[in-house]
Amino acid sequence: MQSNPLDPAAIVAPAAAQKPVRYNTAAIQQLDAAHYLHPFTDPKDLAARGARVMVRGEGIYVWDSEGRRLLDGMAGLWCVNVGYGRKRIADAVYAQMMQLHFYNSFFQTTNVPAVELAALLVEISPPQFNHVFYTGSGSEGNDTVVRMVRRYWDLQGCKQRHVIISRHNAYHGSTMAGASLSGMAAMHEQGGLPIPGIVHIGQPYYLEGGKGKTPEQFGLEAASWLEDKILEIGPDQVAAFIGEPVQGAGGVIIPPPTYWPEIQRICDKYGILLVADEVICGFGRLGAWFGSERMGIRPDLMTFAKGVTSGYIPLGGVLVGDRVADALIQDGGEFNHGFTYSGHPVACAAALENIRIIREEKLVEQVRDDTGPYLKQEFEALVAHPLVGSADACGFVAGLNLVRAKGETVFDAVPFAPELGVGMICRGHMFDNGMIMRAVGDRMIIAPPLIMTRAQIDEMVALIGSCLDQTLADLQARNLL
Ligand code: PXG
Repeated sequence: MQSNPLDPAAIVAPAAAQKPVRYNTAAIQQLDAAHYLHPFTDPKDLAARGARVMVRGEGIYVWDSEGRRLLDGMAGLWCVNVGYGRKRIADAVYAQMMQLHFYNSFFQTTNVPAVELAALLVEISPPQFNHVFYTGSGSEGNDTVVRMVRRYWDLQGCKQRHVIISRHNAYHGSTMAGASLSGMAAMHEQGGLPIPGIVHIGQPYYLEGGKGKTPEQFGLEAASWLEDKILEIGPDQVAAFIGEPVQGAGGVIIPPPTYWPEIQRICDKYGILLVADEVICGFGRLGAWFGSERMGIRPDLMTFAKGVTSGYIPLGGVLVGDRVADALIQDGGEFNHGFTYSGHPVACAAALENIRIIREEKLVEQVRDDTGPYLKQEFEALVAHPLVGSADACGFVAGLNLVRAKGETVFDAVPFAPELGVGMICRGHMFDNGMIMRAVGDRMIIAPPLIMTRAQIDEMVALIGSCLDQTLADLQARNLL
């Protein structure tokens, strides 16, 4: 009997039934280098090495075109929270594509998945959130934040309150406003950034600035830099402060516990809006639906993307707290902002199914009560390795610092010279042994899928340990120690 091509069961065949496909890796790499400009990539360097071609994913693993299996410690790019190969999401997407693959939300029209998702997002988020604005990505979400924050103060009759304070080494996206909010010098150098009215303060990185202080003291000190900046600019000029609850792309910078409550106090004191960029921390990554809940803050706006669909289809947006939403709705009239794909029905259908999976499988609770604490315990034990100067974790993000020699305290460790690229050497050994881990300088970081079990954590940590051994042997052989 011929299978019905419209049968949702036909779109994603069970892995066992999939015939092994043979790929011509060299040909793909050649075409890739010839025509595909990759994000944040040196094209010459990529062409010389050839891109790794990913062809399949299932659970916490991905496979490349040579048939090698890799444990994906980065959940794609901090996003595949429910893991790869979820037929339920594929089915929901297929069904919505056949029902209504697109309609816009501009001219007094809406669509059912976008409405259902808005209600669900309100249900799972803290009580001050009752509205959502959709975008296609986290960067567009943060561009929306900039426009919304300035619109809010405009509506309050305070147009001069336009400055947004962010942090060095933050990552908020790659659009003009997203890259401006980001605190990355290498990004600002290209394109005349930041745009006017965006300034940066230091990051709450204990290892960087905490010598001689307890984490608690340092957390308060790092938060006080916000107050210093507000006073320097003039409180009547400052519109908002934005931060990732835990900085992701900057290298998994976990702030001391005193930091965020003090930031909240300072924002309240001066009446400035608090924006949490939840693009990485949202949807369970820190063992709470949103990272701000774990950090004990009440943001006015929350940017989301990534984990909202687990990367099955692009979607982003901003959860808008009552303080801002009331102003926009009561006094705002038309907000002249939006995207063709704001509230895309297929993306919203994917998000709905993804969030249902997170709920049904209790992934937030699992990370909070079981696998998160277990990952922390096992990952932090890697500090016993001679190359590891320090290691820390929060929920399902973790990082360790590679050092040349350990010292009396973490602050006395001897770092490698940055030009040696030890992090990249280590990342190479990880890849070669089937482990995906990201290097930010010499800090090695992970953000695994939330479905990871204790047994898989054991497997991952053992793999990381043996790759660290290989890195050590390699560095010794090259006389770099
Ligand atoms: N905010 C945060 C906190 C992010 O991590 C964005 C905004 C932008 O989202 P979009 O969807 O526009 O990419 C991000 C994205 C890395 C890396 O190297 C991290 C991101 C993107 C690309 C690379 O870790 N995060």
